[in-house]
This record gives sequence, structure tokens and C-alpha cells, in this order.
Amino acid sequence: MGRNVADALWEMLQKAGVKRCYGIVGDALNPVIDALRRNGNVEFVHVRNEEYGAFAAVAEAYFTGNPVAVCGTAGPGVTHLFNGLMDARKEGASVIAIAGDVESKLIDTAALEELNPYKFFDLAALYIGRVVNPEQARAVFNTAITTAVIDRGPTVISLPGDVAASEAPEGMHTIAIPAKAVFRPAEADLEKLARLINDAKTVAIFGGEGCRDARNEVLALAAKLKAPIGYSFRGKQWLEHDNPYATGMTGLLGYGGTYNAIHGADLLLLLGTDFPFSEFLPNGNVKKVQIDINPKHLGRRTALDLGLLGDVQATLAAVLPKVSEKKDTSFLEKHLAHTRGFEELLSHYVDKGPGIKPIRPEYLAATLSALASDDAMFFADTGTACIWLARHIKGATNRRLFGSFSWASMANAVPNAFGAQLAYPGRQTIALCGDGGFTMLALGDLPTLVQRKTRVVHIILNNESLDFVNIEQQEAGFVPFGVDFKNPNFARVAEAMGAKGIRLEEPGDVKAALTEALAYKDGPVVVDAVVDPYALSLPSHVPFHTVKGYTLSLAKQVLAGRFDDVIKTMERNIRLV
Ligand SMILES: Cc1ncc(C[n+]2csc(CCOP(=O)(O)OP(=O)(O)O)c2C)c(N)n1
Ligand SMILES: [Mg+2]
Repeated sequence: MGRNVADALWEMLQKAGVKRCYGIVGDALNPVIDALRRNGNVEFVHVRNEEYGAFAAVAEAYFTGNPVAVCGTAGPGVTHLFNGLMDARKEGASVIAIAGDVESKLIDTAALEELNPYKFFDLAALYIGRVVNPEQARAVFNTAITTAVIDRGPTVISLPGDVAASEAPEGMHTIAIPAKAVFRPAEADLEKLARLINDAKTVAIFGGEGCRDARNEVLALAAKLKAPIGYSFRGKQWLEHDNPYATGMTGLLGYGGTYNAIHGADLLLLLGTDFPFSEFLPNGNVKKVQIDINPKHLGRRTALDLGLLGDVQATLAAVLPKVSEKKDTSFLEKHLAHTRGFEELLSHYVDKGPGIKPIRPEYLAATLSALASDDAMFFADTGTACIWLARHIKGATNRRLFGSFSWASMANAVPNAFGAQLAYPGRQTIALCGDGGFTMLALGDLPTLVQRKTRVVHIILNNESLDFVNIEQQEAGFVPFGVDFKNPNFARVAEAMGAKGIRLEEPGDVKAALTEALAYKDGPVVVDAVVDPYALSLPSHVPFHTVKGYTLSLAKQVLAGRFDDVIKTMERNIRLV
């Protein structure tokens, strides 16, 4: 027999730029994995949980721009991929899932491990193909790969083992992927945009992920308009560093002057952002223009005066010559001054950090940011780690900051870091983990990193709490419930697994412990940092209902006999409020 269908699959994936496939082998996948072995050009990365592999693939695909494969075998192995694929969908990562399927003769017979891929992946995948006949294979593989790459999201190839092992039809198993197209609005819309900008006395910019390739143009526009630049979490890494117009983030994790800037401007430019918290965006008193490559983003978070379909970089480059320079810097200065004021407030627990026990996470994160290299890659678990990443980790031209920003799954940071480290071996890779997140997913795959000597620095915020939910519950006026738990000594657990473990309890040891962890070159290192569970975060702009809920929760806790907790929380945070 010549090449089989699985051989053709790997040939096409490899030609499209796939370098790795993360997953777990088994029954339906056996012929697929055997073909991968024969192919020799795609690395198989065995993980202990398919979900871990999917989060690793998300980070690799997102940062390299290359598609990445994941695999899981029929039924249960496939279902483990789902959460990571949802993350790929939301974060815009080109991940191609090879889902082992039951033998084709058993389809729709309620066979063992049978799962209908169309129903199951409906919400996550941009395309799902089930290959029941070798003659279909080339077209399905082509569509799955091309869609994942061009539309930047997950696709699924459901492949029964018997079809994978069948002879591939004659023909070319190649694939042609175009370079990124130039995509910008029509001339008439560019003129409208220029008029709106020129008619406005003050302009504020709010940018998101769509500014990834548009940093120079956004800064050039801000310079011309004397416009403050705020950003979403996804926009922070592209827009914040080395930017004299930067005013911070808004939203629940917000800091700085952005909230006031975007509410106080005559015109707000929303650039490549689908920022989901509409209550932090201004109403009708501010004119709003949105530019986005995705038509679904236009106007769905807030009503617009003008919606433009286009790539932010190409659109701004085209409109810049049509825009006249503004001279008045007072609006910009005002919001930059507010930003500096908030930074002073934020530095309170950083400056006092060496003397406060338990360790303040603000101090831990700020010290980490200062010690890490200029091209470090930081990943944060969903939870309070995101707050400290947003507020205390500084970006740089070659630094990268990533998380499950739009899907907001727990336990993403370590597998994300693993994928990034495989793609950029030796580059400093740091996962800021929650203790809930670490034990949910990262712990099970620590032996994988030990075995491979993968250099991921795990920093566990050991607060024995699902603290982010604890804060949420308090903000909503509930008595915190279901959020406490007990941990082992993670440093000793890590050592028992063959990783380097560092237990960190003393604030005076933070610098030395982080320095040691960052310098470790022999594989994964786990810093078990016992941090203050009472560290609360308040956004720079607190909506009225939050303050009311928060006060109510404190009152309820007093009535429930938790007076001590209330006092401790207030005492420790009073200077931040
Ligand atoms: C898979 C998943 N389950 C539950 C949640 C809801 N959730 C968001 S943050 C969080 C707490 C995370 O706790 P931990 O990892 O310990 O971080 P901490 O906030 O304590 O720093 C929870 C339960 C979620 N986002 N994802
Ligand atoms: Mg926790």
C-alpha cells in the first residue's frame, strides 16, 4: 500500500507550518500517531491531560502565528480538548484538533466512546469535518487547516481509525495558504473618520488585540491628536510599554486615567477591541468610532456613530495623512496626571512589601517584573493572578503577557507557558498561578515538564482560597462561601516529582527566591509563595453598585460572626480605597 489518509494529513499539516501535536494516544488515533512517527517532521508532545495540551497549543499558536495540532482519542479523550478549544476560539489561536472517531461502520450506533463531533464541537470550532471516506480527506483537511490559519481559531477533523488507515487517493496533498491580506475601509468611510476626528476638540483612544501590529500607527495618531491611550487586557502588551500617552486599563482590573479619559473626550476611538464590559464604556455624550477586522465586533458593546471594517494598522496608516494636528495638550496632561496618581497608590504595597507578612502579592509581582528578563513571557491564571499581571507586570518590546483573557478559564497559565517554552526554548517563561489553578491542571503535568526538562517558572499564589471568587462574592454582597481549602507544601510536592521547589513565606526572602527561580536552567521550578489572602483589588473606577454590594457584604459578615475577617480586610486595604 502507498500512503494512507493519515500520512496525507501530516504532510498537509506540516506544509501549513504545524511543528507540534499535543495530546494523548489511543485506539482510533493509533494509525494517525503511527503516521506522525513515520513522517518525522511534527513533534508529538505527550501530555497527561488533553486539556493541558490544548492550552499549550493555544499559546504556541497565538505567539508564533503558526497553526498547532492537538489530538484526543474517541469520546472521553476528545471531550477533554473542549475547554482549551473554547479558549482558542476566544483568544484567536489557530489550533487544529484531530479527534479520534469510532470506526466508520459504527457511526450512529451508540457504540462505545462514540460522540457526535458536530453536536459536541458546535460552540467551539469554526469548522468541523468528519472523514468517512478517503475521497473526502483532502478537501476536509484543506478546509480545516485553511480556516484555522486564516480565521485564527480552532477547527476539528474527526477521523475514524479505519479511514485514517485507508489508502490515500492519488493526487497532491499540498496546501496553499495566502499571506495576510491588506484590509481597510472604503475611501468614503476614511473621509468620514477624518472629519469626525478633525471636528473633535478632544480624542481618546482605547485599543485591544487588533492593535497587535498597529502600535506605531496608534502612537503616531495619539501624538498628532494629543490623545490618551487606554487599552483592554489584550491590548496592554502591545500598547502600554514605552508609550508616553498610556493611561492604563479600565474595567474591573482597571487602573490609571483611562476610565475618565474615555468618558471625558469628545470622541472615542475603539481600535481592534471587543472589550466586553459595556458598563465601563461611555454613553451617548461621547461620539464613538470603532475599527475592527471582525464585523461582529462593530457596535455590539456600545452604540456607535461610525463603525469601520478594517485592519487597525492599515486603516490608521490610511487616515493619518488626512488628520490635522491638535495643539492643546491639556486633556492629555490631565489624564496622564491621574494615571501617575493611581500608580503612586498602587505602589503602596510594593514599597511596604518587604515589611508585610504574609507576603503581599503586589510586592511579589512587582519584584518579579523588575527581576525578569527583557524578553520574558508571562502567563497568568484566571483569578487574582490576572489583577497582579495587569497592574504590576511591566511590558516591553519583546516581553509577552498572556492569559485566558476572553474565555477566562482557570488553570491556563502553566500549560500556556509550556507551549510557549517549547516554541521559544530557553526564553524566560513564567506562569503566575492560583493555587486553585495549579491543582486543577498544572500539577498533573508537572512530571511531563520534569521529563522534558522544560524551563517553566511556576509561581503559585498560595492563598488557600479561590480568592477571585471570594472578592466577587463580597462585591455582590454575599457572605464568602465555598472558597476556602487547604494546601500541601507545594515546594515539597514539586521536589518529590523531580522539579525544583522553593517555599517562600518570608517577605524578606522574595527577591532572593525569585532570583534563584529565574536563574534555574535545569527544568521546571515551583515557587510556593504563601501570600496574603486578604489582598483585595478595587478598580480605579468603582461603579456604584459594587461599592454598595461590598459594604453590604461586610455588614453581612459582621452579622455572621466574621468580624475578625472584616477588620483584617479593612485594615490591610484601607489605604488602597
Ligand atoms: C474552569 C473554571 N472554573 C471556575 C471558574 C470560576 N473562577 C474564576 S477565578 C476562580 C478562582 C481561582 O482561584 P485560584 O486559582 O486559587 O486563584 P486566586 O484567585 O485565589 O488567586 C474561579 C473559581 C473559572 N473561571 N474557570
Ligand atoms: Mg487561590
